Amino acid sequence: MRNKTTIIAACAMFIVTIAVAAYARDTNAERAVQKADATQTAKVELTDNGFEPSSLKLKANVPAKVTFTRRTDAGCAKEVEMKDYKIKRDLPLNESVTIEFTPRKGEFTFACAMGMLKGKLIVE
Ligand SMILES: [Cu+2]
Repeated sequence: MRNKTTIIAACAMFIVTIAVAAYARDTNAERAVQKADATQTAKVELTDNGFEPSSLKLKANVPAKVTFTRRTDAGCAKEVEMKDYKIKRDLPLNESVTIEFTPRKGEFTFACAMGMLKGKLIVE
């Protein structure tokens, strides 16, 4: 009688251990997916002072959404260009324009079409 109880208890413990291990593995897998889906975001405004902020820090190899909004009609900058990524977008006044790209490691420039107003992209 005593032995039977011990065996049943041992079996129960074994099943619980397997269930916990399986649950932990699922949780880790879920976390990995979330990490892969993660997007980094940043906002830049174009004002009378130029690009604000004038430098952005992004993580390499993580998809990024950078939203530019032009808040001034003064000056020449009606668009933003990131030559290194072959990206060029019009910036209608007071309209948010989101640029999606995956940054590579390094330092890059975003600028108006004539390159008078500049901002720096620092990717680490
Ligand atoms: Cu310009």
